[in-house]
Amino acid sequence: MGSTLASGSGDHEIAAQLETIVAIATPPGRGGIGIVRLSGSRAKAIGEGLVRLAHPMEPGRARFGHVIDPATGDTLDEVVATFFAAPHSYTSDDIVEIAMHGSPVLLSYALDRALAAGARLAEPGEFTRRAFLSGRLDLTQAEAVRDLIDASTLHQARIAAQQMGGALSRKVAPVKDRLIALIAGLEAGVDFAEDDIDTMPSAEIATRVGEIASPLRDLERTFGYGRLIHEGLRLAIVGRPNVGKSSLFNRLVERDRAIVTATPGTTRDLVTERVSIEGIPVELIDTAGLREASDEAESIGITKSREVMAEADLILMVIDGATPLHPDDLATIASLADRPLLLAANKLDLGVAELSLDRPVSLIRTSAATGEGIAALRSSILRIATNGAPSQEAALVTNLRQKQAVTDALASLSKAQEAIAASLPHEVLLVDLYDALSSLDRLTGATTTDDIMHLIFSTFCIGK
Ligand SMILES: Nc1nc2c(ncn2[C@@H]2O[C@H](COP(=O)(O)OP(=O)(O)OP(=O)(O)O)[C@@H](O)[C@H]2O)c(=O)[nH]1
Ligand SMILES: [Mg+2]
Repeated sequence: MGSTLASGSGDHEIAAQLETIVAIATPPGRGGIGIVRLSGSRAKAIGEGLVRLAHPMEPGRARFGHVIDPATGDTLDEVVATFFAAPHSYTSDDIVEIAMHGSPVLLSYALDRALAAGARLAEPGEFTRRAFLSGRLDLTQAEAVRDLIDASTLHQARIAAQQMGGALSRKVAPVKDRLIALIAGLEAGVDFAEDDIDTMPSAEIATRVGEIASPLRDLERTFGYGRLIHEGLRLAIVGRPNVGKSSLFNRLVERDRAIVTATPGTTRDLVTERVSIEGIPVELIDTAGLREASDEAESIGITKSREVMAEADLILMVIDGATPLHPDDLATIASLADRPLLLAANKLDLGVAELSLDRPVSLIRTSAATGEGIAALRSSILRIATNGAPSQEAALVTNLRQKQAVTDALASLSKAQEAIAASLPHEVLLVDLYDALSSLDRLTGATTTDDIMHLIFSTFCIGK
């Protein structure tokens, strides 16, 4: 293990694929149905040894059968076994899925029998890893399988499904083709330089590098939104006491979750709730109002408010919009100078006071009492959190690994631009272009180290 390069055609990987792996593919616990999944060249043989079927297995067909205890001849379960013949299966190997009743004892009994018959327990993500190694999925698609399973909103699932369908890879493929064409053109020029073949003019090279970088830059910008989709958002609601933080919190979670009273200093502990705003999972945190604490509990609460404020992805600062700004408000705004900040001037129903801020801050007028401005508040939260990144794009960079690959490719391309500007020989330029190419290969997993693969697939659940 370590730094060896593995690819879909690596010899040791093909050998490994002949091994048959097994796992319980359904989540732990009891359920109507539980599935034992086998993949590998002996999947069919081991599966047939496990169940007694009315008709022999046939590719793409579900077969009714029984699990029999070989010692006693007793029937233990009624099952349906489905056979997917290589290469038309999830992993590209032979796969047998035995759908049993979802009893943990029965499932582990079947698992043990498969192990005794020579199958090996699958590692987390190993089925998907095989799909990757066989070239059926690239790395961005494999990551999307995990994201799809982990999705907590339908929108997250929709985005993951697009990625699983190869949206990101399709976006990168033509860029890569153009880069390869440029490299090939330059290589020809380098090889034949002495034979008086015209080398490509610098201006043309610069244009072509620019055309390669530009879609990558667009892609890099999708990370703001892609990360939000993937990881969600932590939003802290802060401000002076009694301005309506808990009331706005309740509006956003659409129920009376936090206590609201007319007495300043009502909220003391953090109140946390997860909601989905336009499909983005948002963790909302209501906090204790910021002021000189009147007792120990409040003082601890305010300390927590400040900690949450320091860690949040976005701070929703609530002020009383019906009265002029309080000096404490100005101080808080000043202390948040370099943070993503949204101001909610609440109590709109009571009036609109002139607010003079010493710097531009996004501001929404709301009334937690009437509900006015709450929809605008929701969309502002998303707009600021995504930093205006495009959200309509089908191809999104959703995790740091992907983002790093794109950023590295762009860095190499700008080095290439510098080499052109400095009229350096094409050999130098080519080094940068090859670097850019290898970053793009890393993105889709055309070249991947074992370490990286292990990192990615170990975050999957067993049986996927
Ligand atoms: N008229 C009006 N009253 C509001 C509005 N929002 C909140 N209030 C009232 O203001 C008072 C304080 O509201 P809370 O939501 O408890 O305020 P808070 O900022 O959480 O206060 P602390 O937890 O004490 O820091 C309550 O009496 C609310 O009913 C609003 O938009 N309009
Ligand atoms: Mg409160």
